[in-house]
Amino acid sequence: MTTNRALNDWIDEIARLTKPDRVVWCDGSENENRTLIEQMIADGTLIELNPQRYPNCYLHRSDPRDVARTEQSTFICTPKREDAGPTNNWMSPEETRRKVGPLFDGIMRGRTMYVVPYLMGPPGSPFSSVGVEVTDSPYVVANMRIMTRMGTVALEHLGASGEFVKGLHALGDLDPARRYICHFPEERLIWSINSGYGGNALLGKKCHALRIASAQARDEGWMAEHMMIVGIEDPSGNVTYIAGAFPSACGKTNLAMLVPPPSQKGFKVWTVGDDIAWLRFGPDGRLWAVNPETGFFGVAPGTSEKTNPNAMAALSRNSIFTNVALTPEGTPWWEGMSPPPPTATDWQGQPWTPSSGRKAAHPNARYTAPARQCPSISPHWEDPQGVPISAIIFGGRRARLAPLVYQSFNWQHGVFIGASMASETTAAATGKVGVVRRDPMAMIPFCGYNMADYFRHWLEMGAGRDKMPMIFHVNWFRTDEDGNFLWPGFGENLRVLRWIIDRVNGRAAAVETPIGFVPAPDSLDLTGLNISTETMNKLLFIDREAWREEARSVAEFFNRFEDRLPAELWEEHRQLLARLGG
Ligand code: TSX
Ligand code: MN
Repeated sequence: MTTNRALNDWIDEIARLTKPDRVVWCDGSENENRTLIEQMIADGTLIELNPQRYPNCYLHRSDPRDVARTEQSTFICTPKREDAGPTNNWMSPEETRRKVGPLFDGIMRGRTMYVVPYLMGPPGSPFSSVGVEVTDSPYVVANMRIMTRMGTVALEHLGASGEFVKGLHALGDLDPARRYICHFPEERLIWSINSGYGGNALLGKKCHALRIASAQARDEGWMAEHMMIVGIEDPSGNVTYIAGAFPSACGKTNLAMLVPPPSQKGFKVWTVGDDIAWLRFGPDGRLWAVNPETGFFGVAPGTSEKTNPNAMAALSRNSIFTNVALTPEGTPWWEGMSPPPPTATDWQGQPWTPSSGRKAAHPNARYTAPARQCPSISPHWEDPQGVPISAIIFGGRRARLAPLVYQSFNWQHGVFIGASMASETTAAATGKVGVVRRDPMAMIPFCGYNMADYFRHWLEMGAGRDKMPMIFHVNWFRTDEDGNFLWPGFGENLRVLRWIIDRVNGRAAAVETPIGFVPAPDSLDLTGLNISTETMNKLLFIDREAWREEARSVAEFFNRFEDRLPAELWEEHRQLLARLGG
């Protein structure tokens, strides 16, 4: 119980509905966490890892049918179908109450109901928002403790206010056929049932900080975006902040934690956030951003000392691993981490060897690690006013189309670039390789309202403002005719970030092309890189015929929004075709 009437009343209502044996209010304390962890070790929910190598780290194996977000069971529940838009599943609030509501009746019988107050955003920040997740999963509680500011601090921030996002989560029987992740943006309410998986069950993250928050941001004139935030410090100590939206499998977390290569002497990269950015105008008219989270819920496979040493350091203690393999030494392992161990236990608990012919870790295996443990974490990552954003980067995985980097002509053109973003699938996500998926602003799975209205909100945010971040598009994944990557990527991407910063400051030269500005020859610092002029030309080449084909595909996508799509985006589309010569 708290002194907050609205909260107590809601918890009473939920307890009457779900009928748990016990109700536990979580305070976020060390003791409380210890008790929960010990209980989960005892009942097999967690396996303790080698305390010498991975202190206070645990492995969780999920139900094999419950290993990823399930978009087909994710719903936006607005009174009008049009307000959810063509890219979201929609169910009316009444139908949801009728169809999904009864599934919660008595669902916590024999179980403990945890009340988890949490704060998204730094304490005392005007950006911050309180949520309360009610769950019968202690695994969810332990993860929320890493990913959010949980417990007393959230209740203090809330005070007597009734303004908090309500999240109801129940594990149920994990049956995918009766799985529902429902969002009621008007009521700031989330219902999640029959999944324990992170994105479906850690309601502070995708459900609150993106789907509910994006709808709230539209109403209140701010932005909730699927973006990493990074600060680039130059040798004189100046730090420039960049926010970036990337679809899955583009290495957004790796970019947020980039390690400068030896050739980029004197530069430092500071991590502010790896997944979500909340952006508001500051008193100076600039756009400022906070990371509402306190942890990283990252894809483990592919993460290594080579690709992301900062993530490896962050996850080396006080972390939870989900669906990774376990070595005989009691350490976690996943594909791409290190040479395979001679034997291991796979993510389902079965014996595994490198010759088993199957993956040891699930391709969507995760680590949950505290952000404060990241060696590159920015000294400003918890600043209540956020950090000022100078540039926004959109990215995609495009084998043949998009150049390494290009800059939009202006804000409206940049919104067009974000709205027409796409990425090619990798085997990890879908099993199908190289299929182009439209994913505007990387928000397709996370926008809590009609994306046509979301594009309008983006346009309106920049209208009549002269201090908006400049908008860029990057593609680390362009290949040659034989499918070889043309750009070394990873730490070397800092060279591209430096060009972006130099453009923001009016220092770098560019060439105007039909799609935007690309680096002029010699304007990208390539010292110490063994990359030929021919390769650079291929990386920056604009294939007009391929872009005309792209424009046709973008038109097809835009048409899905019918007359709700802002005319400005059709105008940008028309101008692009005109610049491409038809
Ligand atoms: O994360 C990646 N980034 C961003 C890093 C800051 N990845 C990993 C795949 C995404 C999950 C990349 N993969 C990147 C990249 O910039 N680039 C590539 C493609 C690539 C892969 C291997 C090499 C080069 C490029 N290897 C060698 O050149 C030796
Ligand atoms: Mn994400």
